Amino acid sequence: MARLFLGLDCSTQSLSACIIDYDLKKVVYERSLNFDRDLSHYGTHYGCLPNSNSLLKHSPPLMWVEGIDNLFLLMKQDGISLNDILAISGSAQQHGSVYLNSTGISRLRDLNPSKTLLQNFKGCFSRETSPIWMDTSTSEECREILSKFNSHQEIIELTGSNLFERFTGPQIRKFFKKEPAAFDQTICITLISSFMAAIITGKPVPIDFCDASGMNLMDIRQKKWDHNMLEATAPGLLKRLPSLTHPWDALGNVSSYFIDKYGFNKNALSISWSGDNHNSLIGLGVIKEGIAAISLGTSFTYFGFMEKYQVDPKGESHLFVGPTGDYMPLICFKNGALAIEKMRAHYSLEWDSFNQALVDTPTGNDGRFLLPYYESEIVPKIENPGIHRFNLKSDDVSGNCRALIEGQMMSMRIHSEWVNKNPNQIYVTGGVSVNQHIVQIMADIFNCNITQLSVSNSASLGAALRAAHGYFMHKGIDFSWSEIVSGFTDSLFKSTIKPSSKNVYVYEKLIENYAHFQSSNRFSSHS
Ligand code: XUL
Repeated sequence: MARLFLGLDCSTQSLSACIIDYDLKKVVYERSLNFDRDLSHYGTHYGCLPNSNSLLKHSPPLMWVEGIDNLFLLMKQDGISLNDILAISGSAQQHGSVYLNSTGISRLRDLNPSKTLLQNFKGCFSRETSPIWMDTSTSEECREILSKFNSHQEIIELTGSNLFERFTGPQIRKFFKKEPAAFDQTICITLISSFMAAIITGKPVPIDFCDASGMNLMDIRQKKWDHNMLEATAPGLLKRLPSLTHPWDALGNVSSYFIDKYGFNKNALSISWSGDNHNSLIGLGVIKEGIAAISLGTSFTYFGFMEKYQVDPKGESHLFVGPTGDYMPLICFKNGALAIEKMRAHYSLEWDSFNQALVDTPTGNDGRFLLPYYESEIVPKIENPGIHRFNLKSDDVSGNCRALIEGQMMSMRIHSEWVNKNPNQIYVTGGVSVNQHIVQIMADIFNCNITQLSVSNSASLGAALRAAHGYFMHKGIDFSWSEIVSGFTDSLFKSTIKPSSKNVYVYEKLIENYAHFQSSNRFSSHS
């Protein structure tokens, strides 16, 4: 019998499945549902509900619930031998939260397979829509929580991150303040990842240490809820939060709902879920220091592996517990591929013309700079969107294209220096990572070899690998992480782009000027 493991990933825009055959060291199945397209009756746009307030970004939890049934039905129709799956794990977009009432808890424990998950979960939420990671509507709550502490530094050292609008604690506080009656009806507040894990297991389950680090509620070194953070956030919070656990913990067997309905094995294990970035770290094989991973997706995310606790002295980035039990630094730049798309649309440029603009302009762009804040920015923190130019006219199309890419890459280098001044190797993934011109600029700015990886969803691959790891741990077999990922992540390497020493020299001289331009424009008016 094949030893199969299923990994799921509930990202902002889609729900994906990845099945690995552990002995063949191969991904044997991949399938994805797109929320806007395949669950269009929820009316989401890029996975979240449209709102006239641009700071508010919510999604309907019922959409994720219905997505599970739809995806599992597809797997069954595709003839996958679900009975051979030994364990399931998963991940979800970080920080987003789900609010269950008392009906929700009892339904979770008693899922009825003659109904759909959607029917099972109707009337189960005390908050009908879930705030997600893109929400920035809680600045006031961040200030209020801060006022209960001596300084930002105290919170950064305690939780691994400064107070961020999208983090779960400030979001919970806003709910408690604005909807006190609904807050009172809430029996359990959990993350999207642990909510999905609870459905798979058929009972409330703990939150794993990794995803809990994105809540501004956990003492990251003790791996315990911090009572001062909880108290500053909302009253009676402890009794509403699940307990905490290791990312590799077996939560129980897969719920009988999935056994009866889809033919899962009654001994199949349900392993803890984590954040999408944590699973990507495993899915890309970043399991030692010196390697950094950069995902060039909607937002650009820089993350890595860290053995010892070390927080960002400037408090712009995050330190999370890592999926291996070590630490994981992460820096999220919101204006990533999104900014490139907006610029391409503004100048009506197809990708070919955009690339030509990069070819036509000199390395360093003759000192023409741009700050691409099409949306409010996380790093550096920019509340009011706006495009700033230096030495650059807005009708200089090719100059703007190069200034955008150079600016994005220089910003990533500047703000990641606290993690790793000289990474040995950078792995790059995500939509934009296939672009040789952009990755060459990245290699020159970071003065580092950049390896392009061919993986469509590193988070669901990581989830499947974590399912295998959790399964073996449960059976008392302590495989090392390099054994677990070997054969899977090394086959992802596509090509390596090396820095050009001539270009490195140009950027070394420019980076300080860019850093100065960026910091001096943080509080100025916007053009
Ligand atoms: C990380 C973050 C995002 C989401 C996206 O802090 O907010 O990367 O996890 O899915």
